[in-house]
Amino acid sequence: MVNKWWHDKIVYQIYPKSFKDSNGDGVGDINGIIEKLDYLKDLGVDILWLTPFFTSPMVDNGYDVADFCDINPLFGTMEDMDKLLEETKKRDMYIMIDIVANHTSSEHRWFKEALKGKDNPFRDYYIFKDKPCNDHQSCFGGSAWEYVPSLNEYYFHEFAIEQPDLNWDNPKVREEIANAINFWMEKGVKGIRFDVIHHIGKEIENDIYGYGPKLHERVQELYRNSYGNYDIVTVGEAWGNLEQAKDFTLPERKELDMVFQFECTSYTNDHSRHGKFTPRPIDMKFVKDTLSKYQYGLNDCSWNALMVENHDLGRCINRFGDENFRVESSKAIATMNFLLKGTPYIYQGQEIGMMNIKMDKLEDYRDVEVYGKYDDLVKTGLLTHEEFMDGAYKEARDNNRIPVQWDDSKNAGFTTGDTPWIKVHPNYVDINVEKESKDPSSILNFYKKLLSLRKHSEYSPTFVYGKFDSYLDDSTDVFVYSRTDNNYSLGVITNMTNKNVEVELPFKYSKVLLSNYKKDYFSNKLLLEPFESFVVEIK
Ligand code: TEU
Repeated sequence: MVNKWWHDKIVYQIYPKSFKDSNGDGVGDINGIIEKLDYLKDLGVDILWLTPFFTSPMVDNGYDVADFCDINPLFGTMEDMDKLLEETKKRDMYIMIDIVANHTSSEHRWFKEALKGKDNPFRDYYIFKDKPCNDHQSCFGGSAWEYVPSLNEYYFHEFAIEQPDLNWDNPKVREEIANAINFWMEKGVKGIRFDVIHHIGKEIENDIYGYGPKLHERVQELYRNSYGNYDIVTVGEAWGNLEQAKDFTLPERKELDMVFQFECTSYTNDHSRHGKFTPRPIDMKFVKDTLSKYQYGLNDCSWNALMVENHDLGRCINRFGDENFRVESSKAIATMNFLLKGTPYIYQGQEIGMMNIKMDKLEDYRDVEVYGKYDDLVKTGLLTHEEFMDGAYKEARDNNRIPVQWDDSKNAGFTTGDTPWIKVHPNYVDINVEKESKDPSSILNFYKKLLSLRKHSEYSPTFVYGKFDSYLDDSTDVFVYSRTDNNYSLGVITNMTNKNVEVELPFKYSKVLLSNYKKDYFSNKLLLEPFESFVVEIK
């Protein structure tokens, strides 16, 4: 594989609404991001993935785009965005944008035109039918078909009612999206995350939503007509399996550089009950096997995206770790994931070990999905209110959308205003950036060490390009792997459980490079503490 400029880079995901508010209106904004660039540089991240900041009525917090080439006034102006691009460049950092190609907002000019009449040219930008083709359910609850009385027709929406799906059969739509991408490429954006990209080949008449027959030719066309002409990095949000990941990312296909792998994070979705709002406990053996499967499957032919948290998932401590071992498990999860081969993605607040929030009442939630699913599950009697609230505590997307905890001042230093748009976690007094930056043993300082080991040490090339091998594959408790090149062989050992585990390592080592406990590691039979994780140079 050809080496790329981004292979050794770390991505940090920013959800602008919750990151930092610079003007006291209770909503994060672009100037808030600029304020924190030095913090991010010091943390050791390079590429900032911003979730959509385009004009939007914010029904789905920006994933309902009303103008792909303008800035939501809630977040600032185009001048602010230009300044952010300039300030990141000064610091050798890069911006990755989030392109929502599957749908727009119902407030987009195209959709408003489409509603004007059956012969309006924009009608064919969307998917209108005389009657619903099927009883497909929207991802956020309820039917995926919405009736428009003035047209006496229905339109299709995979997500909220206010997010009509674009008609990718229409060449005009494909051209418009390519043009929007080119607009941002010319501004110097260096990366794109593609939202639900596996949906753009859908064939509704045949009940095919993800991975339709025309999917890949469409991505290839987009590549040729837009981002393929620029030296950028791309990642797809594509819910699928290893083979489907290959179809997107083999370099000769000229589609995407990598896709997120959701098999681990969605393990807790219990489909034998009601999906994510009735979660089941995680199985860490499954997680380890899946991570290894993607390492062996993609490492020689393409590239992995290493992600345990994003704006749609709960916190990784709650999913893979243990609140009672917050510090240990958070460090262990990071070590185990971010030293694999691929690009690490850190979600805002993950680096200080932020946790899921227990909301007192339904009304504390802001997410459209929570309300759609409440109607589907509680109002129909499938779940009690309490059962639903318990599921939401574990899985609601708002867990990761509460404000970043900057310090112990009012509202965690997120806003100087009285009322943030969503609740602040009450634990902010103890868990915040300021406090952790002063504590040498904090999660934050561990992240810095981990990223610096990966990026700025003699071992960096081995961590970036070294071969992956796993050991003790039958163990349900420990994940042991090595990364090897001509210069070094490095071992990563992690106890994935909250109990003591004895392990006999299959290799000897000469140096310990990083660990989340302080102890003597020079014995081959080790008794690992809960969530103990360490990195060694193998002899
Ligand atoms: O998410 C798509 C998606 O299918 C899920 O991540 C979804 O949020 C989850 O399964 C609901 O249970 C993307 C974005 O990441 C998400 O924030 C948007 O809401 C969604 O697309 C629509 O644009």
